Amino acid sequence: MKSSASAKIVVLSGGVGAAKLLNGLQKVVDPKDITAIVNVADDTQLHGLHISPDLDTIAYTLAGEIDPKKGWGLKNESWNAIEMISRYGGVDWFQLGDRDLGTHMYRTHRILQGNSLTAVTQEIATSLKVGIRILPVSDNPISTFVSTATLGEIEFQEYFVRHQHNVEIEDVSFKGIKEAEPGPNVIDEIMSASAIIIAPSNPIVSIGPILGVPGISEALQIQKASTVAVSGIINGKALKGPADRMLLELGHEVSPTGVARIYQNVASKFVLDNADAQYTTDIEKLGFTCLATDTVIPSQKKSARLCSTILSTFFPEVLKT
Ligand code: FO1
Repeated sequence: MKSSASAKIVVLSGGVGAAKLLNGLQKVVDPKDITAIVNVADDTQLHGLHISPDLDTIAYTLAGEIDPKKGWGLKNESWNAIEMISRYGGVDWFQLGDRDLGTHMYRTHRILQGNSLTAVTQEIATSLKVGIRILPVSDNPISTFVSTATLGEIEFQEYFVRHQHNVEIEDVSFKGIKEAEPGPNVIDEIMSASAIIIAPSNPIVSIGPILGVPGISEALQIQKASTVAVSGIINGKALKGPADRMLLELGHEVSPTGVARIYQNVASKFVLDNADAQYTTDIEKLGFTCLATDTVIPSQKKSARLCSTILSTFFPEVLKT
């Protein structure tokens, strides 16, 4: 089954979880009708290079070039450059493969030439033969910082990679977000979508800095009837990464209900795992229509099945035989 020509789907996306969902979605919907609006607050500058982990994780996954074990970076990688950097005593805790470095060098060079992150992302996606449209949520710099009791305020990748998210957090902030503007076409894509899916990404640090860009939540509120959120919390645990601990440490309930509360103003439909079906009544009380199904998507096939179930349940009009 493929979508009808006019049915456009937008997916609000972080990194690995969103990439897996999009990889399945492109099996049930024509990729040209799908737009991923992607978090850029994980972006960092290292070795003079602009690194955009979530944009790259999505592009590499959709291109079939992702390292399947790690879920980030490229397959068939070599590590010669980072080994040399390490010998010089440079920053070596953030693993950058030689092939991956090519992407960061290209991106940085094109930005320094005056091109926007949106334009360069499109160049990269086109070259990698990605069919889905990948839009950074903003072309302006937004940086996630976490406040910790033991290390003070640190940049997101220091928390996530250098400290392996093994440090308790007290607060999260997104520097630059108030001044940021949605990237070109981002609001238009949201407003013209027949269905909007909030991927099972970290609600605090992946979807949070998308919703926080001025204008995005307002557009989603108008499109609330067309917006479905997928829980990335199953059985009290995050599918991947520290979302469970972050929710707990920031005072949220670590359950699909806790996630649903975060999306209460912008989504009207909610997908939770069968293992958590007992939360359905609580989430319905928040005003959502719920679907409990198998949300674990280790393969493209399982992801396609989940996407097909979500669309046929909530947006049957976008699935035409
Ligand atoms: N994650 C790690 O756990 N360790 C790394 O050394 C690492 C390097 C890296 C390089 C490029 C890239 O695009 C992503 C990379 N990631 C690494 C993943 C990344 O830090 C996180 O997955 C996201 O920022 C969280 O969504």
